[in-house]
Amino acid sequence: MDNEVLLEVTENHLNTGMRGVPVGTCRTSFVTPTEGVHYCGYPISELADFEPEDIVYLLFNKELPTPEQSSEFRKDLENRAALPGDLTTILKSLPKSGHPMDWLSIGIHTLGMLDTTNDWKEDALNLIARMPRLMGLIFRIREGREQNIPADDVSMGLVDRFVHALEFEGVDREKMKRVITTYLVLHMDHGGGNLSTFSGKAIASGKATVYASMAGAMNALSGPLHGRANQSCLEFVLKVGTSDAAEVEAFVRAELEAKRPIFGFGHAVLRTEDPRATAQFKLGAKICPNDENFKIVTTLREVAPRVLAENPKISNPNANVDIASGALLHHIGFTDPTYYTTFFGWARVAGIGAQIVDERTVLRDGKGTPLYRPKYFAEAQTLRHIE
Ligand code: AMX
Repeated sequence: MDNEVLLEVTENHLNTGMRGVPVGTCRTSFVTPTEGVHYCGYPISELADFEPEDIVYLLFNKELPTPEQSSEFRKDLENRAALPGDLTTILKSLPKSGHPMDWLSIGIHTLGMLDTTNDWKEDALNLIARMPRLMGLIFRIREGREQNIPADDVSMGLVDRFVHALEFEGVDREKMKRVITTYLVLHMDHGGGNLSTFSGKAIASGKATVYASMAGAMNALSGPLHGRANQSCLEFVLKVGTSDAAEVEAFVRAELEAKRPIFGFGHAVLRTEDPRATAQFKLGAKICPNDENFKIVTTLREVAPRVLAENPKISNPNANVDIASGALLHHIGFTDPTYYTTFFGWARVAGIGAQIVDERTVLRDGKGTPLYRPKYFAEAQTLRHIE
């Protein structure tokens, strides 16, 4: 149904989560069944090796930067990066048992309370520039490593600043930067109608601030059917526990028999392996071919599509974006999967921010999309109004 564009809404389309119902235009990205997500017309496979700053530039300006534009934009982000107030005290007051996505949402809200310009683009770019420090502080403080956090160095790039704040010991920082860089680039945007993007734009349509809209978007992303699937995926991989092909196949069959999903496979729109999965497998083969979890996902990639394809109901038995990202994050030192969706959220702040700016300041000849107000029927009215 997701691939189908509805030209006429009938009763059958009500209460289906608006699947396929056209509601707007998206200037930053679209998804096709064969090449997956495209950012501003470029298939993601062509962008996987770029730096996050250049992709942020692309999403906001709809073209890739020249080297001069790229260095100017980095300077611009640097000028925006300093935290506008005491975020640390607020984060220290949060319950450590709270899910990291709740911390992320509260952190973004707090940044907005500390400083909002009420200019859509200014606020979106300020937030992007401040995200690495917020992410670093969340990890440090939630894990009780709140002493001696190194001072922020805004001259570093987006990924470096996070790794610098984190100070994980005994990890390969270069590998860590490589994995996070790729992760961010691959996850920045995914069309206009995914739940978190749609929710963020809906909130912004009421002229709530970028920060309030983004905090709402992160709350939407935190659900297990949406962004939290990447946490579930690594938990699933840990449960598989073997990279022996015959054992993996037996495990997959047993899960299906028990009516449980095979995480990391299938997609609502794509009909081939997600190029974002392909890019992460390529990276893993380079940096951690012998990592136990990476070996498991590599075997799953060979075995699961064949088994899933036996069920004709499954439209796409191939690997999706979530299959390998957890194994890579785990390898570079992020062993607690409850944090994985915060990386997803960090990346999406760019795409959602750019889409909010487009909807508020560009679409409808600059007037912006009006307040979201889809029509709901009272149940008894339905038959009278719709054939
Ligand atoms: N394991 C088990 N069953 C699966 C499956 C999988 N990997 N993929 C699809 N199916 C089942 C569906 O549950 C559905 O069953 P139903 O008819 O009994 O409801 C049937 O096959 C047809 O589904 P579909 O049209 O092929 O896919 P969909 O659009 O309904 O669902 C998705 C897409 C991703 C939710 C689904 O493939 C799935 O649950 N995958 C496993 C979980 C997962 O990896 N989630 C991460 C998604 C990443 C992303 O989309 N960004």
